[in-house]
Amino acid sequence: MLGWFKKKFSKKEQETPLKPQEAEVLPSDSEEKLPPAEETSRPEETPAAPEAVAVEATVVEDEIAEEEAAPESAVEETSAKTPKQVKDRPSFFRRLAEKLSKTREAFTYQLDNLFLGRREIDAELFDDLEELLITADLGVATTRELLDHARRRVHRKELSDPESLKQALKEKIKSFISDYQRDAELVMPESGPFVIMVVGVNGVGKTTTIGKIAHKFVRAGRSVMLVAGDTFRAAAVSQLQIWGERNGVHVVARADGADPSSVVYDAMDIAKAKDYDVVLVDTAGRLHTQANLMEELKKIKRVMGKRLEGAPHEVMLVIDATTGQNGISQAKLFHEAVGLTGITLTKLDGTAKGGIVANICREMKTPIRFIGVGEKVEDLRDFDPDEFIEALFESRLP
Ligand SMILES: Nc1nc2c(ncn2[C@@H]2O[C@H](COP(=O)(O)OP(=O)(O)O)[C@@H](O)[C@H]2O)c(=O)[nH]1
Ligand SMILES: [Mg+2]
Repeated sequence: MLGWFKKKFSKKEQETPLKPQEAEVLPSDSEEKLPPAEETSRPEETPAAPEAVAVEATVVEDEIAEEEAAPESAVEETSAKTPKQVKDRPSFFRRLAEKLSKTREAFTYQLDNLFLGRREIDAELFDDLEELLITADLGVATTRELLDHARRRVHRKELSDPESLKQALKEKIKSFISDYQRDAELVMPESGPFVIMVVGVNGVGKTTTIGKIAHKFVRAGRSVMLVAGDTFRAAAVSQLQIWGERNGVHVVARADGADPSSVVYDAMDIAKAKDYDVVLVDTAGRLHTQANLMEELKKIKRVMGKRLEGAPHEVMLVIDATTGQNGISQAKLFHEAVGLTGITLTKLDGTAKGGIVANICREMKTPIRFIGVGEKVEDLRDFDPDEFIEALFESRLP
């Protein structure tokens, strides 16, 4: 299991993980001279008692990640948990396998069926495999590469029976996924806020993912601020504010229709002044035209970099796994505009086409940071290729 972010933090070791909520709005000197962003917070209530959070902050990061997988009731009872309890690896793995059950049924079981009772590798088997892999959203090019590689190995007599072919396919799919995952951990700057700009089309799960990531950082004892950069839709700002309340973290927001760059401009100043560890910036997924959207995102990114050196440290694209190949076309457009550094793939629980993971890794060569396997706060997993592959190919649950 990966630790999901790397390091720094010596300077904050002594602090209470959740910052006091009294941060004030800084005067805006933004280019657009719009009224200053309003910072909303929930001063009194925080979801976890400070003592409980302090305990959590001492737990090593991958234990926290495992704990995220606990059912909601268990997450609420964090203060009663011990590291030993959260180290329940088989059940953690089992839950992931269950969340991926649609893909497992449509792909893994069918793959098993395809090989069942076969004595030899023939052209018909390759045809059936091609159909199955494309149906699982591995994509035409990825499927072709996979099968060509297998054919060559059969030709060289390295694979002689269907079972060894099946294992070889599994290994190759795994390598498509693993080869580009070496830098899958988020690396935070030595000092100053770590800014994550979240992009993606409407409805893919950006705002939800921000809420879930904020929760992870809060649980790891980091101070977090959210920025409502999707000012295009009325509901978007309030949705982010709800996540802010849930996590007990600040939300920098302004009335709908404001220029998002000026919200971000103010937010960077607040982040510096209050020394937040992590700033998560939500953005619009649709404007009047796609060109408008891309221009706006570029501007937001520029403004961030001007106000805070090195920001954004992460440009994270959120892709809805149920959109299949379309998700990859989107990824290319966003990459051209703002240069992606990480991907979160959502709604893997709702699709039978989990093969998209291999396709994205191979096509994009950008690490997948997290996968979304449900709507709840704990349904965001660090993406661990080995674990994912095992959960996908596990025929019987442990
Ligand atoms: N099943 C499932 N639903 C998700 C997941 N992530 C987000 N959603 C849902 O997708 C819908 C759109 O999410 P939202 O965050 O508003 O998308 P945005 O427009 O990109 O900000 C909401 O109903 C979310 O609850 C996931 O991993 N699994
Ligand atoms: Mg949104």
